[in-house]
Amino acid sequence: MAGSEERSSQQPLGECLDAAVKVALEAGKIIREALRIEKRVQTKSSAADLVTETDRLVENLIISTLSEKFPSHRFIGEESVADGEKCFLTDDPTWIIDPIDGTCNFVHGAPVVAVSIGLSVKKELELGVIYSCVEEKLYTGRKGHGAFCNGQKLQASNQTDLSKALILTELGSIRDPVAVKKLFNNMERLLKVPAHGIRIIGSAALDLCHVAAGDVDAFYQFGLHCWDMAAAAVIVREAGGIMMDTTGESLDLMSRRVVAAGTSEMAHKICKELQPVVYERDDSTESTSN
Ligand code: LIP
Repeated sequence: MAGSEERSSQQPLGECLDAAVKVALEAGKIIREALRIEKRVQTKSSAADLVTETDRLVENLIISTLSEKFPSHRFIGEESVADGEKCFLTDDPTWIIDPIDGTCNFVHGAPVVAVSIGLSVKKELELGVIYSCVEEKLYTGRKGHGAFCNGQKLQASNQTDLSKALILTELGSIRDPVAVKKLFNNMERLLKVPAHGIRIIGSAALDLCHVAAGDVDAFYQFGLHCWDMAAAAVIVREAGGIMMDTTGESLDLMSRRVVAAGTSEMAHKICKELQPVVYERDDSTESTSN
């Protein structure tokens, strides 16, 4: 047995966390410097689902750095998946990477962008690093060891009253009119509670960091991906918050939906207001993969 210092294929998780922090800071510097420069922008699944050369450059940097250090580890990266790599978890240590969370912001030079790196071992999320690279805020979390922002311990909100809640959400990149209507209906239902407010900042990973920090009371989204929430799930939970499926069940990382809140009561109240918006699962091609 590995004992209290759990091991991921021979490496202590502390070593994995240090490596993720180091490469996230390096990646963040590249993104910060590229923010105001003109980008070559391409589209992926929709006209609003964007990718730039910096997303690809940063993802390659993160994967090559971590695979050199941890050769037996696997990787799920947003841009690799867009280029045809499979997206599924095994028991092997697997890094789940969003090189630039907030690509649309990045394309427009809006400074709300982050690098997100999570690690799953035996299908359990063990650590998360999110670097908000323009404001230079480094969020870290490791299961059983707390969550921090620039070394300051994080504590999620203790609000349980939905009518007093400040909620973050995202609309994602889908532009199908029926789905868009459902997304707005969900916002309308929460505003009719009436919640104090709903905000959109353009980065699901940073939304979740704000939940962990207690800056807001909750976050929900339909349509995000596993790389938007893997790292953040550890940070939110270690800050005392909870992450769950929009059905009120346990979080399903590949389901494309999440509710996060400082308290379970708040999360369940939000779940009750939400009407489902169905997206194809991230691991929908798993059955053909091995
Ligand atoms: C995006 C998120 C955005 C969310 C989208 C998408 P990307 O990630 O940050 O806030 O609404 O669903 O996942 O494409 O910028 O890495």
